Amino acid sequence: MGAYSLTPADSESFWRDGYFVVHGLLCEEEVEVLRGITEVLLPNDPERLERHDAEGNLTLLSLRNELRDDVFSAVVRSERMAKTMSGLFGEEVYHYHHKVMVKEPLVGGAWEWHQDYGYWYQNGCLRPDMASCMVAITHSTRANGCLEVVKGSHLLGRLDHVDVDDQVCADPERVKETLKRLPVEDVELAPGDAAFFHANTLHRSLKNTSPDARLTLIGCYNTKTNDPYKEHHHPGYSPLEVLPDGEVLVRGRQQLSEMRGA
Ligand SMILES: O=C(O)CCC(=O)C(=O)O
Repeated sequence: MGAYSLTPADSESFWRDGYFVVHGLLCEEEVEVLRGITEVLLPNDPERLERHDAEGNLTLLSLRNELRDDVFSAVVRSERMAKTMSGLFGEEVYHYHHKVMVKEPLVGGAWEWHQDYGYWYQNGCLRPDMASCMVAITHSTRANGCLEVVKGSHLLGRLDHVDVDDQVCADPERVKETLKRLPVEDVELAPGDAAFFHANTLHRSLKNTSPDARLTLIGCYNTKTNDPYKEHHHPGYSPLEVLPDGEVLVRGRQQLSEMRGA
């Protein structure tokens, strides 16, 4: 079982750089189970969404606004992810949504530069006290389109965002000027590694040019006192029932055996 609890050094990185990486947030067996389930379920997910990047390349995601009894929900409800989030903000957090991101070999499209709060601001969240955790289900490398972050960009505040094809991206002029002053970091992850990042951290990922799929799970959280003032497609506050870390394997193994028996 993977285990982690927030350290002062990681909290400091989060507030200084806008992100930090935890190696081995999920253990090998958890990743194997997650990958097995993802590869069977996602190609046939009726709720799967498709997004095109600026060059028309397709990237896929399965997004859930509600928690279920499956392994994906068990990961985002696990102590090591959910308690880390509440530790970062020093208050209760709730599940805002989670999504499995699929970049298919050779064709999986890019995500343009954006801040998540560029989207979430529009949803009635007054403060950017929100964050995400991306956990790698496969290797996530420069070649298959890993996450890239602009270090320290969460301190810029929220940038304006504009529509580009199916995506919403940060004001290109501001991004250009920002990139002259702040460094871009590739967040390469081995399976089971995770990146926690602030909702105002500018990030993107490039097209998958490799023969390997890139699969990740992203859990997104909002703070309780930042409950949106209006209804929208992501949920308002409801208490998050945090699960012991061991539940990831319990639920994952159960789901896998149900799928195989089906
Ligand atoms: O999957 C990725 O590479 C990036 C996804 C992303 O930027 C997002 O969901 O906000």
